[in-house]
Amino acid sequence: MNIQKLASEFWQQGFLVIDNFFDNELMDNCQQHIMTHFGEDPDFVHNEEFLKKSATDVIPWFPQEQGIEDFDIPNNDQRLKALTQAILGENWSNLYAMVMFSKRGSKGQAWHQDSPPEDKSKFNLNRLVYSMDINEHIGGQTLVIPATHLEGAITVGDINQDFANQVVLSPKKGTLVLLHGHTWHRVLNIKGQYRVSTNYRCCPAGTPSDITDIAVYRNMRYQFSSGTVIEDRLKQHE
Ligand SMILES: O=C(O)CCC(=O)C(=O)O
Ligand SMILES: [Fe+2]
Repeated sequence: MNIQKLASEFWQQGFLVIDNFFDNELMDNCQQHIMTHFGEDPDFVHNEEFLKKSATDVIPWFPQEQGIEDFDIPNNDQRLKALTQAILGENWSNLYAMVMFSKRGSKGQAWHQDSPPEDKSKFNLNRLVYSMDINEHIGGQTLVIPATHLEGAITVGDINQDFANQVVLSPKKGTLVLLHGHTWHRVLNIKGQYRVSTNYRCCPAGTPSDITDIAVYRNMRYQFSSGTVIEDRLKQHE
């Protein structure tokens, strides 16, 4: 693994995909914990307005809060730490590990940025670990638009628009995806039984720990802690 090369690719593209980063046994163990927690048909936790406006059908779970040690293994991986450091620099910090579960027929996620992009030096880094294959049969592929982490706020418009330069990611079991929180991204609707990903979020030194409290969608800015739309972006463009 050429860490410097990968880090420079990350900074050009705003994302990075590395297949076979984690071994199958660890992925199977994590997947089993996730399925034990959720079952196949869990309830949603977000409020109606958010679910409707963001077209986001994701149920979060924070497994480290329950002390499940298998989820510490990716976080403690020396290769992942070294790569994170090459990208973020000294004194970066962990935010949290969040499992995201989407059930069959659910919508995935609309285009968004995880945190406000106005200050380029403050952002979250998504370190996404896939414990199952995501492909055109299962649905739920992750779409990204390269280099948009450099372009400021996502444009106002159709929340699920197709862009000519979008890239479709179909991560496999064991794939690691590193995704800058300001890179425009979305998740396609889920056709299979369910879709799971686990995000080990972290951030560079000097970034507040609540950096992901406000996400930017093409139609709104949404604050998770208060459960409110803090800016209706469509209205401003009427
Ligand atoms: O699950 C994924 O592939 C991406 C989810 C996402 O939007 C995020 O982790 O910020
Ligand atoms: Fe996201």
